[in-house]
Amino acid sequence: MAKRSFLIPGVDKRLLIKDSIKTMPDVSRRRFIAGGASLGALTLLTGCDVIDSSSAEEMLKTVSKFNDAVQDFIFNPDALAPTFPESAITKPFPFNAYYDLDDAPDVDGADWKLEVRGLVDNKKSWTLPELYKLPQVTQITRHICVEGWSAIGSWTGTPMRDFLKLIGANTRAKYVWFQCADKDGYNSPLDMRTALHPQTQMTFKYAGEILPRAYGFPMKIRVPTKLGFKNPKYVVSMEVTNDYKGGYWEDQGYNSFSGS
Ligand SMILES: Nc1nc2c(c(=O)[nH]1)N[C@H]1C(S)=C(S)[C@@H](COP(=O)(O)O)O[C@H]1N2
Ligand SMILES: [Mo]
Repeated sequence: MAKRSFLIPGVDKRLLIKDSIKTMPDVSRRRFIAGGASLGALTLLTGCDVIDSSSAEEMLKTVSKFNDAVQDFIFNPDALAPTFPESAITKPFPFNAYYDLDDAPDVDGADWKLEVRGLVDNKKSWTLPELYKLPQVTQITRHICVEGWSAIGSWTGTPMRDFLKLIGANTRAKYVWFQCADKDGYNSPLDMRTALHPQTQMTFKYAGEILPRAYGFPMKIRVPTKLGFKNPKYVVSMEVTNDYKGGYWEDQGYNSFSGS
């Protein structure tokens, strides 16, 4: 890649990197540091925004925006997440949500339908028996939560990319946006590149059994290349869209790329 020099009036390069690092979630921060934590990495994709910023404050406002770009640049989202043997599975696997388990959605599988919206040829809703008929695979991967824990589990379901193909999704759209059954709402956008990643899964089973309520019955999206909050449970709809619609944690400042 071409070497460029950057002139940012009023901004101390080292402070800029330091402040940028502070805004990153722990996992990204560790990776960013391991990846060299250079101003070059930080500025390359932000180009003029960074160079033209005349104050550190303005600069830092763009940091959370370009954390996405930086991570996309440094970490290859197409790389496979590590898989593990059954003996490595964490027992019991933790439940986590922004509420207690008693308050988790109690979805009636007989009534539930997955709604499909947006840039797709076939907007038909899918019942659970219809989805269960799709080819499924099992993956044992690590789930990493920003709250500082990780656990290895076994998830079975249909690769998201197969389903996107089946419904005639426009895979040049930017996002697949998921909405969940949680009482106060939970949603999350997934960048299309990650939605098409071979390990991104529409998950129907945990440890070989129908997904229990705790882990997102009837369907969760398992994304082993992303942090836990980018793995929506109790999913009720998915929308293929070019609009960034935000998400439960994303709107509270968590970076939307959030790779693991
Ligand atoms: N619908 C919904 N999905 C969600 C959450 C939530 O609160 N509601 N929490 C997220 C977070 S932060 C984590 S770590 C994982 C936890 O999944 P688990 O309960 O299967 O461990 O679910 C993610 N998906
Ligand atoms: Mo999490």
